[in-house]
Amino acid sequence: MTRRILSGIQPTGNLHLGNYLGAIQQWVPLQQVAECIFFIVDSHAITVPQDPKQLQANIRRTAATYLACGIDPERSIIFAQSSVPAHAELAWIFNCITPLGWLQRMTQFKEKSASQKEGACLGLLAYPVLQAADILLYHPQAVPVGEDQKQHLELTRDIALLFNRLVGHDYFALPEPLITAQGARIMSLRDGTKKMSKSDSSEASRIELTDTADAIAHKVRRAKSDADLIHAEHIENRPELANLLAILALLTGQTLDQTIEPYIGKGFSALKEALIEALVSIIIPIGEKTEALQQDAAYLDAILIKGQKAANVIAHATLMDVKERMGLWVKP
Ligand code: AQP
Repeated sequence: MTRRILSGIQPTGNLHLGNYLGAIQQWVPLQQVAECIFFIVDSHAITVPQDPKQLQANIRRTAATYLACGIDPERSIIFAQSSVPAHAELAWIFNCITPLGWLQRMTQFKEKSASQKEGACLGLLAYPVLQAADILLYHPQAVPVGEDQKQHLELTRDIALLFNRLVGHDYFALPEPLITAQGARIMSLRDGTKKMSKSDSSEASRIELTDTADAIAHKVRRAKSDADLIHAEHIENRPELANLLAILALLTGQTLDQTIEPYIGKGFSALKEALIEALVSIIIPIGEKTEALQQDAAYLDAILIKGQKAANVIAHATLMDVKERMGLWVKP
């Protein structure tokens, strides 16, 4: 049985269907079988420019969304990354042992820095090192993530190995990625080859977890499709069809074969209507709960403070172990 798992989402905007199906939907049942730590990844969020007021509002909003999706603050630790200083401290130590070449090869760095050229900040390059610190501080056995984060998790494992070699024993165990095949990568509704993302300039590209039923219907009806009728063959060459089917399958708990069956030989409209129905039944209650929880900032803050205290105890102990092993000053 998994003993401890850990995962998080950046408060960079409204959480969307990709965050839900790729991450949170997996987290909820894990609470029954493991000690769970779910954090709000605000230090990572500032690797690209953020409006401070908006960021602060998004931190509470993300906490509210976690709760609305079924994360139980009595069972799980929920906290904001920047509230536990050990994350930044361990990241510095890892910065000092991680080869630069490893970071320059990361796909996300290449993508996010491309538009900024020399203006891209150091934090964008060091992002996966902070992520390694986020994870290893808590010694989790597994980290549930979408497929896009697999490369970063591999780097976390490499940094753990590097540290272990440096200190001469297996201090860090290597965490495993926990990825569900279908929820791994939910794609944009406007382009089936691009990941659904909070920061996509087109709101029509994503279903947000606080969208109204009308907005959901509008976005799904406008979702990109192709001119062919639906067939079971060569779906891999039809990214928009594959995406809509995968989403419907995940929402209904059916296999892909069961999902496609009623629509074979038809156009996209019946499939889209079924998808709207499934989305509305799952997303609207989440959105309503999120909005209600957001009205109670004191309640959300109390949960984040309780989580901060619990996380700090674990993280501080790891940091002291690491500092001692590195020969840094640890108060006797
Ligand atoms: N489209 C997606 N499909 C499946 N899983 C996804 N995740 C994100 N998008 C998808 C998973 O959600 C978790 C948290 O992601 P994040 O928001 O912290 O960072 P991200 O992956 O960079 O997400 P966005 O929406 O694209 O954010 P921005 O636009 O701010 O960069 C991770 O487990 C991720 O795999």
